[in-house]
Amino acid sequence: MKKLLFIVGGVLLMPLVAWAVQGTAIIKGTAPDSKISGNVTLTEENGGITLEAKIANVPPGKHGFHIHDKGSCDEMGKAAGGHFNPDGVMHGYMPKDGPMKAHAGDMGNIEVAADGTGTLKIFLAQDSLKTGKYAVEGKAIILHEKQDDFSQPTGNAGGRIGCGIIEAQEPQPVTVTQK
Ligand SMILES: [Cu+2]
Repeated sequence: MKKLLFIVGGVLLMPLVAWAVQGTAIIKGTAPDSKISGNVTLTEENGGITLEAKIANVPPGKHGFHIHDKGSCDEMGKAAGGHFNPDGVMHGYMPKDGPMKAHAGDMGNIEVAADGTGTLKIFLAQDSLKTGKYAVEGKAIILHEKQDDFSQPTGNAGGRIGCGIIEAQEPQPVTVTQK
C-alpha cells in the first residue's frame, strides 16, 4: 500500500502534457490604398478563447471589432457577412453580457491612440478554434470604421476598414508545470 501511494505521488509531480490550440489572423486594410495593419493571436484556454490584437495606422478613436461569419475580406469586407452568431441571439458585448445576450464574436471596441495604434485583450467564453458549434477557424475579424454603440442588431459601427481571416494551427503539445 505504501509503495502504491509513492508511485501515485511520483506521477502527480511529473509535468503534464496538454494540447494547446493557437490561431492567428493578419489584419489588412480593405481599401486598396489603406496602410492599416494588424496582428491577432488566439489561444484556446479555460473553456474559451483569449484573443490579443495589435493594430496600426488606424484613425484614432474607438472602432467596432467583431468576428464575422464568412471567411472572406472581399468587397471592402462586405463578403465577411454578418456577425458570427451561431445561436441567433442579440448583439452585445461578450465579456459583460455573456453568450446568451451577445454574439459569439462580439468583442466591442478597440481603442486607437493618437499615434494610430491600438491593442485589445479579451476572453471569449465558449468559443473554440477548430471544433464545435463555436469554432472560429476560417471566420473573418472585422475592424469597423466607427464605434460599436451596442445598439441592435449589430452596433451601428459603419464600414469595414480592416479585415483578416482566422487560421488555426494543428494542436501543439505543451508542458504544463504544476503549481
Ligand atoms: Cu462587425
